[in-house]
Amino acid sequence: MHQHLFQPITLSKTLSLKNRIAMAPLTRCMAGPGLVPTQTMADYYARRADVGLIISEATIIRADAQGYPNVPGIWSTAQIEGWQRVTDAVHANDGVMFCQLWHVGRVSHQIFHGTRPVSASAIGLNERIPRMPGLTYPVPRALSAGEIEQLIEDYATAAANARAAGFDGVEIHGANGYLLDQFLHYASNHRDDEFGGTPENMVRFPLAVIDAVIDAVGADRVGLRLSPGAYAHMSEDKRDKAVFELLLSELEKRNLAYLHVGIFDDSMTFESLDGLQSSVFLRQNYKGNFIGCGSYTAAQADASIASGAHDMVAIGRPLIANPDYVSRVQQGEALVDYDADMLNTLV
Ligand code: FNR
Ligand code: 8K6
Repeated sequence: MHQHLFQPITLSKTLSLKNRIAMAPLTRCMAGPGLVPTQTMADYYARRADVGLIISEATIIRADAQGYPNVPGIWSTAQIEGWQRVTDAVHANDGVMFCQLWHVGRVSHQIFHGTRPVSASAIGLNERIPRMPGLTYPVPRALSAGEIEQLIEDYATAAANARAAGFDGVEIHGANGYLLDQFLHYASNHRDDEFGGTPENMVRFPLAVIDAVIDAVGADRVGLRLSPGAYAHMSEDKRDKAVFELLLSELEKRNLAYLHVGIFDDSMTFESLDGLQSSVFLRQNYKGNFIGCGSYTAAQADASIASGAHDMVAIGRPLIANPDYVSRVQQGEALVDYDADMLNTLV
């Protein structure tokens, strides 16, 4: 049963995984004071080390990257030491773990860091902040070219910190409407300088981040998550497709460990992608290792690997509900259904 899901895979020259199940990055808002990972988080991840690859919850690269309470960081010594406890626990159980590097851009509020949120352009989100009753997102400030340079360095430093903390690699969070994605979509990028206006300009900052992170830790230890279809904190624009086509043709030259689709339900299709699913569009334009995601059952994930649609599949909510997801699937045992109330505790 599920023979494709349990085949090992070579991700890059340095990384071989025992199976094709990835733990999707899952924000849990449970970091301690100073946004430091806790022992409870170490135990939570260690319990799931039998997946082929754990991708950490999104981890902020610096203070103004924060858009949710109690998310972990990866810039202070205490945060790096906290993550070292997590990666030690995962490695002790024979797991492999990447750190998802995050800056939310405009999906933020000054209550988190005392400064006005930043983005590609001064275009606000007309939404309420989840789990922060009464708060709406402010209009962000457009980043200057000098600030963009600084951010590129900060991503590279965060990647180096992640390796110092014992992570096996990093996943750059370029998906779900957060900072890098805000440069890649016309709805949020109205810049008229070298970072906006054309596909060449719109991919410039995300590609510079990818290249700086590759320089810091090596392409064989770098993954990237993208959402070419606008579905979270973003509106669709027909012109977005050309931006992602250019980005993907550039990524093909870089030999990353993997590309990963950012989506909640992979059956969603997008007019801006000529009616395709985000994952199908990415697969058509990218030949390297590709991780699918989005409401997959184990049987569907197995079939999608068998068909060549994905090389691995990331599982999110079922892994919150079932710490022993891998053994349950392997033994053909029933899974516990996910319930949003499960987000209140880390088990
Ligand atoms: C998420 N997701 C998410 N994605 C991401 O790139 N970084 C993150 O930190 C989070 N955090 C997060 C928290 C929670 C509570 C949920 C439910 C989801 C999205 C997640 O990685 C995945 O794409 C979706 O959950 C879809 O996969 P499943 O859950 O259908 O297997
Ligand atoms: C990335 C930070 C996430 C913080 C908590 C998110 C909780 C999500 C609950 C899942 C509901 C799925 C609904 C799908 C809508 C997609 C748009 C975000």
